[in-house]
Amino acid sequence: MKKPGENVDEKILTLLRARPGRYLSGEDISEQLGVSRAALWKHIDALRRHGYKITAIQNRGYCFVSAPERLTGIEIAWGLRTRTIGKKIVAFKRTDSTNTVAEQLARDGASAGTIVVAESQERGRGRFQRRWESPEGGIYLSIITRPELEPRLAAGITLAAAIAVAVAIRRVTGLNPRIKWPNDILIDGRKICGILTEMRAQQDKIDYCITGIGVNVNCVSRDLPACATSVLIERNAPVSRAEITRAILEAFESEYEVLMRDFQQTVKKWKTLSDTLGRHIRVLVQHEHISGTAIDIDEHGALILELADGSRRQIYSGDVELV
Ligand code: BT5
Repeated sequence: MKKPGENVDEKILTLLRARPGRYLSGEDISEQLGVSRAALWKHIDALRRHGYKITAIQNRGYCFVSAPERLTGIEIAWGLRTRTIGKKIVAFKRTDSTNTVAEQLARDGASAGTIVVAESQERGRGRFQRRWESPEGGIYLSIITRPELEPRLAAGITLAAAIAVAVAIRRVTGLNPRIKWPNDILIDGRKICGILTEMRAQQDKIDYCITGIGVNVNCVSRDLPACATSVLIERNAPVSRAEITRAILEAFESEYEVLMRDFQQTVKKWKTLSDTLGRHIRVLVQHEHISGTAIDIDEHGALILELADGSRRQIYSGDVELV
């Protein structure tokens, strides 16, 4: 949520950031924003307390040096190139679960493209009531959409989100993420991101869809399950979470548009990033283990498994183990 005065803070940052390395006089800023010099000083002081480095030199003014490594609305919105996704940002330092908050907002009529983001979660959720470890350093993001899709095609949203995350992580970090059906993003077999799509639908119409994305960015291994990795672990250096979030939102917007136009195009792209197809796998569906070769994804996003006897099974939801 916006705090009072945040709008002026945002405007000051926009002015200063537009001139990296250059000084802008207090007089100019005060005039452009219609605030007194004393008020301007208070805002600069508040920004510094939030971790922004801004130098001040008498008779020259203020100069932007750096932003804090934070997942605030201001940081995510800075330079975000999307039309609708992330145009409204609800940001928390810590919350229960961003999917739970987003669901409440969607029920109350929040517009498509609204996002909820947190720097840590108390009760992060995975599929089937599982827990999503949500230590500081990660990105916990939920995107509200209202897709004009038949509910039976909703799995496409998870496919599109997985493509978007893989593309975004690669773009920002140079790592090579692969997708494990249906919702895991892996680096060399270790989970760096999980996706949880939840929705409310009528028989033939989706009211809203919440796409929850958890990415281990600057998390250290002692805070994560053994099967997990993070950008920090892989690269040995921290990365801006705001930059990765922006990249995810931009890629999600474009993959979502592809999905709305042509589901098959999404399936095709997903296949190029898949870690699952062509592999011998074991899937846990409810309480049954099914082994076979993952041969395809069908037009509904279901996994097609070829069993030892040559028969085929369509799997709509389950946990895949690569054998
Ligand atoms: C998922 O479930 O992978 C979906 C995770 C979605 C999390 C996001 S964060 C933002 C939004 N708000 C929420 O409350 N949730 C969403 P699933 O496929 O069921 O995988 C869960 C399993 O992954 C757990 O049982 C662990 O084995 C493992 N796991 C838990 N935390 C992890 C982490 N941080 N990194 C990697 N693996 C983890």
